Amino acid sequence: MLTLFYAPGACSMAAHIVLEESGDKYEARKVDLAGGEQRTEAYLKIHPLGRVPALRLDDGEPLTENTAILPYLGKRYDLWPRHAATEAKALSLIGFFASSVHPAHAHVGRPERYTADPGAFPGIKDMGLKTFHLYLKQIDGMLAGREWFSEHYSVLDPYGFVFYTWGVRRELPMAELKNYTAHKDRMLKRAAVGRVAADEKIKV
Ligand SMILES: N[C@@H](CCC(=O)N[C@@H](CS)C(=O)NCC(=O)O)C(=O)O
Repeated sequence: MLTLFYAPGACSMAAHIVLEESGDKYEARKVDLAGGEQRTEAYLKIHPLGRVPALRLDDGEPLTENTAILPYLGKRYDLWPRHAATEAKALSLIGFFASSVHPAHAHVGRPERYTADPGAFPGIKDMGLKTFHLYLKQIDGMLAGREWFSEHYSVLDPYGFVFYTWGVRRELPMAELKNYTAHKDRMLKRAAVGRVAADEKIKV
C-alpha cells in the first residue's frame, strides 16, 4: 500500500487528489510543517530535504519530488499521456510547475531561503509575488480553449489546481484568469477533489 506524507494546502495536494481519485487503498500521513515535524530525524529519513510530498512505495522505499511522484502515480492509475510527444509535453509542464511556478511562490512564503538579510525580505516577497502572478497568467493562456492541461484529465490537472489555490491565498485577482478559473471549477466538480479540499480546508 502507498503512503503519502502531506501537509494541508501544500503542493502535496496534487498527489493527494490523485490517490483519492484512484480508488486504491492508501494511507495519508499528515506532516505538521508549522510544528517543524519535517525537520525531525524520523521524517528526514523519509525526505532528506524535509519537505512534502513524500510517497512511501509498496516496497517501503520513499519517493520524493513532484516531478517523480506525479508521473509515477499517473502511470499507475492511467492518468498519464500514452504517446511520446504528449508525454514529453506533460514532463515539460511538470518541469515548469516545479522549477519556476513553485519557487516563485516560495519567494513569498520563504524569503529566508534566499537571503540572510531580513531587510531584503520585502523586496524578495514582492518580486516573488509578481513573478508568481505572471506565471499564473501564462497558465491561464495554456488552458485557452481546452478542458484539461493534456488531451485528457491527468495528474497535471491536480498539480495546476494547487497553484490556483495559492493564488487565492495570496489574494491575487484570480477571477480575471477566466480559463484557469473554469479549470478550477471543473476540478471542484470532481468528488475526490471536493473530499481532499474539505480534508485540507482549502478555500477557493
Ligand atoms: N521540489 C519539491 C518541493 C517540495 C516543497 O517545497 N514542499 C513544501 C510544501 S509546498 C514544503 O514541504 N515545505 C516545508 C518547509 O519548507 O519547511 C517538490 O516539488 O516535491
